[in-house]
Amino acid sequence: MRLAGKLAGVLVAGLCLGGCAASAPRTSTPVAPVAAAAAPTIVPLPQRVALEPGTLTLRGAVQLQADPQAWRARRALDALLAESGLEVHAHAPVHITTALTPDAALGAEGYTLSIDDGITIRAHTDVGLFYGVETLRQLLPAKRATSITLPHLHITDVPAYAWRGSGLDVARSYYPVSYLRRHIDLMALFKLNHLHLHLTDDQGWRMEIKAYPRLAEIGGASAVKGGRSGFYTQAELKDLVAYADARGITIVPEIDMPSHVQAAIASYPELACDGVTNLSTYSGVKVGWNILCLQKPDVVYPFVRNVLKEVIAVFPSPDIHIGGDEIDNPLYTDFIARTTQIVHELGRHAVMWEEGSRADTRPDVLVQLWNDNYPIAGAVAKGHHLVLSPCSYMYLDQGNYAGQPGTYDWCRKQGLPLARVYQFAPQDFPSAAGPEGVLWSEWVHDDATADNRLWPRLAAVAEAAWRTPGARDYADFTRRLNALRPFFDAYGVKYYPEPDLGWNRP
Ligand code: TNX
Repeated sequence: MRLAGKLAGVLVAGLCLGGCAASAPRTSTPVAPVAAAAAPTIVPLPQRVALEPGTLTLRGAVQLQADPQAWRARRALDALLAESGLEVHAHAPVHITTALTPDAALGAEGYTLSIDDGITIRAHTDVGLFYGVETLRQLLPAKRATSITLPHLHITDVPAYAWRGSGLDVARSYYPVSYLRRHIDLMALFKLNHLHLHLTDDQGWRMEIKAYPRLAEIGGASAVKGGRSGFYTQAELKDLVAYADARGITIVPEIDMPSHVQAAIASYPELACDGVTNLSTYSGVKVGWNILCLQKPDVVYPFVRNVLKEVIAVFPSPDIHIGGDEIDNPLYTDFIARTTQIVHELGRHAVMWEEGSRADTRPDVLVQLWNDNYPIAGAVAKGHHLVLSPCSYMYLDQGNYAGQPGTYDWCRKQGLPLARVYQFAPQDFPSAAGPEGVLWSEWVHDDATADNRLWPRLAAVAEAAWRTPGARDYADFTRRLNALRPFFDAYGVKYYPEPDLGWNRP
């Protein structure tokens, strides 16, 4: 990901449908009363929505004029029409058009969507058009309908932040590829664009590395107590990368080093210092008790380089996460400096957890904040951009409510209810790349539990990442998100029945 600056795109004035914070920018565009079509309920809220008089009805078939160069948008539109029961006919009365425009003001991800006597999506890029299609998806019913009535409107939309992330810890407990695909679908629905996979930790090594086959054989066979074991072949990961790319999503792989490596040490004991006797796989939840033997650079750095070479061959992401959390060692900063340099030599940018900012690294290394109170000013002063995961807003392994069974509360005793996540203000951090909601998996061992922790809270992360800073309103957000419940149901998501959404009622 390249960061031209704090904001990913050009911001346009917002029009609030249903009440906004007093500070929200407003336009003078009148909101017209709309007959027979409900006000649109879109999450994340577009930067500007102008309702216009009149409605458009879709029935049976549409004509399609899809920009031939925009394959992501075309694929998504074909799928959306098929799911909505709309056929494509050359003589259907309503046109749907997608068109790439030279107008660079919409940036890499912005789009416009107009509904009048047809539907027109314009964008500067294929991904921008894809987001226009995802907005259209939210405007159409989640289930097939014989007749669909839409309000005339004009939307202009660009994201506030370039990094809109979901982090999944597939290391403590493995997630099936089918879950990851559905997760990517849901991320795309909410315009999240970075899927950070925490692929390795003490309890498991999940990526096949051909130069070190025991990592997957031994490290892949272990998991946290009660969790799922397994590993992804490189072929599976390449497929997943392509699946994500077709949906505008970059998969950011993380190989967590120099600690959190018991699965690697159990697979290749020479990575541990001489005299270390605990060379078994691990299924507990303690952290910070093992380390690659940094006194053996001739063993450790060839391993690091060889693993990262295979990682970059599978993941085209410009950003490669090297971990770097929770370890106290005199050679730690040297390790971070060397490893971020290896990533640079391999032609990518490193991402590291906040502690890595103590090391001497290039400023293009991204720093991921995770402790609310970490003194991050030093990293900012050195020029690092920040991926924002302060745990009291973004750690989705903390409860949906205080005391939720199967959750951590070390970061926030009251848990992280939807409203709390929504309140996150990335604009408080200089040089923010954007927010990322992270789900650690010490206590998340199956798909249903993951759903419960991720949804609906990731939708709040998405709006915090997309929406113009300051222009957010929780009551309006819950109204819009509640209307999208049928989409979650259509995907079979076992979401947390959030009381603020009225989802506790049958
Ligand atoms: C801290 S955040 C960790 C993870 C744990 C998580 C549990 C970070 C960089 N390290 O190893 O899973 O807390 O909430």
